[in-house]
Amino acid sequence: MAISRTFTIVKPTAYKNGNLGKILTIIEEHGFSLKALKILRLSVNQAEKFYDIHKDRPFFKDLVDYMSSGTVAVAILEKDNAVEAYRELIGSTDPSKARTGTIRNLFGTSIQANAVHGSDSDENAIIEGNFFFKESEIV
Ligand code: IDP
Ligand code: MG
Repeated sequence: MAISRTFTIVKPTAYKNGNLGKILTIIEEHGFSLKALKILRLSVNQAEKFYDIHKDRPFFKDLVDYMSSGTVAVAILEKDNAVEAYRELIGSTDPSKARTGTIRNLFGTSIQANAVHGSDSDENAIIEGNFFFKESEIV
């Protein structure tokens, strides 16, 4: 399996609850390398752009308000088969359905506040990583 990259956001509730360090530790313990990392607060405009694919979904406005409501961490992660491996590590979208021990199971508090985002394809991983990081910020 070839080395590849994925992109994650540690969402506002997980950051606020003091779980950023624990989540990064789990990520590293599962063999992902951090290739870029920062904490920031998304503007409404940035959150709308990031989640544009969901603009027609009923939860879109709530999601944008939530994602711009507090501090988040954004990161680019590298591992063999990174996108699939990370989706496996985070678990299902709904934390109550996420497999025991997954990041969403451990730290998610609702379907919206499900602790982390994870890219769904190699193509989107690149688009999402480039949305937040300049080339000079990626190692
Ligand atoms: P994913 O994050 O597992 O890829 P998506 O379907 O891409 O799930 O949805 C993006 C984000 O939108 C989810 O992580 C979650 O925060 C939010 N979301 C998805 N479905 C719902 C819902 O039914 N109600 C509220 N929020 C939702
Ligand atoms: Mg998704």
